[in-house]
Amino acid sequence: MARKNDNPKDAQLAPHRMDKSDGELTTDQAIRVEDTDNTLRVTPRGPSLLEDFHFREKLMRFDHERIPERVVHARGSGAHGYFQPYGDALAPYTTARFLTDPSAQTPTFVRFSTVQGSRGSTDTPRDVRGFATKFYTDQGNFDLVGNNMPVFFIQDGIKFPDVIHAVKPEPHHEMPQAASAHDTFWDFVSLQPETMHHVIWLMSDRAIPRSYRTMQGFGVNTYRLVNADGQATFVKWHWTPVAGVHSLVWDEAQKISGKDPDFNRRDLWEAIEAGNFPEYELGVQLIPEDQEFAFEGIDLLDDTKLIPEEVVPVTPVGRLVLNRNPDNFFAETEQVAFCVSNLVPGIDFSDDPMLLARAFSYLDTQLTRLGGPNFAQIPINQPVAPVTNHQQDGFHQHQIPLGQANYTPNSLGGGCPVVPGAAGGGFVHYPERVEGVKARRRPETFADHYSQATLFWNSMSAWEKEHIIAAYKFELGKVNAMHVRERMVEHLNQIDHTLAVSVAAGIGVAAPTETHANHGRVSPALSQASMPGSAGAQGRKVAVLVGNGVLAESLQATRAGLTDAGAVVELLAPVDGAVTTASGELLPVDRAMNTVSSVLYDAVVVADGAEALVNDGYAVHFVAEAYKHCKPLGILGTGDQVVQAARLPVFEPSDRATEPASKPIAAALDGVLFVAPGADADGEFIAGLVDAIARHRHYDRPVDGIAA
Ligand code: HDE
Repeated sequence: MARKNDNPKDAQLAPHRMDKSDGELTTDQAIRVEDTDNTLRVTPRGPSLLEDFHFREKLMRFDHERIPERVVHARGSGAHGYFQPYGDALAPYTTARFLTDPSAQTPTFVRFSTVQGSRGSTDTPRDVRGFATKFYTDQGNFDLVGNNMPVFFIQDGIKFPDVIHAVKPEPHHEMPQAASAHDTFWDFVSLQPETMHHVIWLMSDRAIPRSYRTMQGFGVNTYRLVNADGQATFVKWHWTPVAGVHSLVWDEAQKISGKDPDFNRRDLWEAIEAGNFPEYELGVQLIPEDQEFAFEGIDLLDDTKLIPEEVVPVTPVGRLVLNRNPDNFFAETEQVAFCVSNLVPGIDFSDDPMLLARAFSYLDTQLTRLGGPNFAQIPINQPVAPVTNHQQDGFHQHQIPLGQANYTPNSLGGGCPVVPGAAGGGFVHYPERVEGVKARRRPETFADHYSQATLFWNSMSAWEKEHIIAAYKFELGKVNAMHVRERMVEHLNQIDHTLAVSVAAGIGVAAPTETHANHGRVSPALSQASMPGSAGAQGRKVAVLVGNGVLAESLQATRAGLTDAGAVVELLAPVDGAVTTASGELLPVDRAMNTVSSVLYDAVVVADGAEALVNDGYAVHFVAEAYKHCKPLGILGTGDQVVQAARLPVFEPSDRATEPASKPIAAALDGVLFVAPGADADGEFIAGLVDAIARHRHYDRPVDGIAA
């Protein structure tokens, strides 16, 4: 982890840290406490006494520990870090120094989140993920409050309460938690076709990221960059993770919800503690103002549309590194307040109606959530740039403003604080010329709701399409109202006929007979399959299954090779403690297998000599499940007996030896690597395993028939 206080934000937080390591227990008034285990009472068995101020304070403080959770994005995890631009490529476009001065390392705080569930809900539902970044720049705070999908459900902020009410647990019985698979969500979206593009993203693997370290982020809304001459350029923001873009599979995500509901939070925390700092590249799509109408079928103000990267490329401009975990969840991650109207000079709004609705909503909701108007004084929210103004009073005022004059203009305070004006770096709103008639009406250019959903569908690989079909079937299969299922199939038919027919077949709805023409366009950049994998196994988790009788040598070589590649390797055995190797030595293990599960790992290795595991149902299931979830498997020597016990297809040694491998066998063995019994786990094997881990999953495997 990064050293504390090594950037201006950390230093600013320092005086607020309470070090309890060598303190004495006191009340909030600093009165030393005699006894905190017994209330003051009439002894031996009489009533408690009201004068026990320590008891009353302790309980009062406890009674008021909770604040309202966020109305959306309640479940989140945060991390400190920094942002640094690569160079001054954006200097012609913006006066925002943190984007253009390559020597500037700007402190940041990022909060990742799910949307639907409440604060204590699971990390791995099918859901959108928030990716909110606060940049503590020397020109003030800039908040980029994005999601991991580049589009949104709706086109107008006035529909936000509707879509959120519909997706949240239903009001009469407050179910389901952290899930969109229920009637009200699908009732709403099937009546609101503008949601169709975002919903197909939600049905894709993007909605179940493997890790916050392996998901993209998008500003979604169109912003403006403004340069020193006052010229504006439209901008779309993109975050790309250095660790590759990877997802879970749905069966796995559901199981993780039970095995480790903190899966993504833990992953982020442990990666940072281990020095595997999550890193993201910031990229921008720049659109000159005079090109605003150049993109057929895409209105830049409609956030249900994206601009394909093939049309406007993403220019990388800098990197974000998350290198320090928060000291305290509540003080930092819970109390951080992001707001899209936190803009610095050089960045401005467009007329995107969603963005402007957000500019109101975030500030508004924080008044309730953080108990009044002074929440910018909470340490995590304080800018590192100086704050001087006449704002005063209100709940939780922490500052002591000096002087007599609390208004502008004044002479009694020497005219201070002076208004810097434009010449002094004051924020100048972009002087956009606007005219029109007031009306509650959507632009006609917002009317197409299907073309980009079709574009997304067309751009998917075969396995991504399968996952999307399965997701629609799962979600709609949970919807009780048949007419809602039917309505959705009609919408899917507008996106793609094959998609509609495939989904209909799984949910008891008649396949649509009418075929709508598919425009056939693709945007390869939308597919996870076409994205580069991770550079290696850095920060990925590998389970190594061992039992008594294990051959230590090939195991140690594998373990060392994976550790050298940056993987986190854990030895799992039927019981905790140690196993006895074939040569009679004790080999310490990291965990008992029954305290974890294959779904918590990226890859599984079965050790040579681990025959003892053949009769261990947990171990056999572990391997079968990892295979079913298309994970890399490294099978050392007689470890293959465990694999055979799992009754996986084509694991007969004779099949493995088939040269050249037939297509089905090759697919079934994709990402499965063997070391012959008694042989060494050599460099080629390790390199192959690392490569298989970097590729993440091996989705071409036929896994439907596997019971796990
Ligand atoms: Fe938000 N959103 N949102 N949203 N949003 C909030 O603000 C809202 C939208 C996003 O980690 C709330 O402080 C409206 C798009 C993230 O603290 C609230 C509309 C995008 C977070 C709010 C949108 C987002 C929020 C709840 C429609 C992606 C979590 C708590 C106009 C670009 C930030 C809070 C964190 C949080 C309103 C649409 C992302 C209620 C009205 C589009 C990542 O103010």
